Amino acid sequence: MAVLKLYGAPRTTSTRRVGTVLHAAKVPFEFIEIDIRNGEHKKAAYREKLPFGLTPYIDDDGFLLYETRAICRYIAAKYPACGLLPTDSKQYVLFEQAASVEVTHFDPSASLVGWEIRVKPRQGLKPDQTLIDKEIAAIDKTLDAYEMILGRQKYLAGDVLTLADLFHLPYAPLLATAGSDIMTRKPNVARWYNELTSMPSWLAFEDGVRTTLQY
Ligand SMILES: N[C@@H](CCC(=O)N[C@@H](CS)C(=O)NCC(=O)O)C(=O)O
Repeated sequence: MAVLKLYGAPRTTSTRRVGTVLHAAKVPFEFIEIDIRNGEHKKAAYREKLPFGLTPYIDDDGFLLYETRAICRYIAAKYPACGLLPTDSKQYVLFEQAASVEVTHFDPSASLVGWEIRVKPRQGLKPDQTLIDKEIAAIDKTLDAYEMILGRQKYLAGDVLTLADLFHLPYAPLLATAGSDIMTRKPNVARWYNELTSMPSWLAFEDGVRTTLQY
C-alpha cells in the first residue's frame, strides 16, 4: 500500500493543521509542495483534485480528500489508537460539540487576524489594526466561555485530548504574533494553550511540514 501523500504549502496554517495530526497519530506521509505563490492551486489540473483551488488535500492510496478538519477526522478514524476521535457515542458528540465551537466561535475571528498579519503583508498590503483589535476582542469573549469549560475539565470535549483541541493550533499562536496575550491571560485557557503549543507534534513542523516516514 502506498504511503499517504499530503499536498500543501508547508508553512500555511491549513497544511500545518494536517501535518500536526498526522504526526500526533504517527502516520508516515510523503509531503508534496504546491507552489501557491505561482498559483499552481488555481490551475485546472489542480482543481480536478480540489475544486475550490485551496490547499491542502491528501491522497491515501487513491482516496482523495480536502478540507483540513475532514482530513483530520479521517486520519483519526483510520488510526483509532491515536485516541483523538472518541468512539463512545456520548463522548463522540461531545467532541462534535467542541469541534463546532471551534469552527463557529473561534476560527472566523482567528482566521481574519491570520489574514491581516500573514497574507496581507505578503501582498504588499498594510494590516488593518482596527479590524485586528475588533476580532481579538471577539475571541477574548469566546475565551470567557472556554475558561468556564476548561475550569471543569482538562480539554474542550472532556478530560481526553481530541481533534477539537488540536484544531485551534494553527491560529491560536498567531494571536501572540499579532501582539495579543489573550491566550495566556485566563488561567485555565493558559494551561490548555501552553500544553497544546508544547506538543511535539505541533513543534515538529515549526519550520514547515515535510515528509515524515519515521517517528
Ligand atoms: N477550509 C479550508 C481552508 C483551506 C485554506 O484556506 N487554505 C489556504 C492556506 S491556509 C490556501 O490554500 N490559500 C490559498 C489561496 O487562498 O489562494 C480547509 O480547512 O482546508
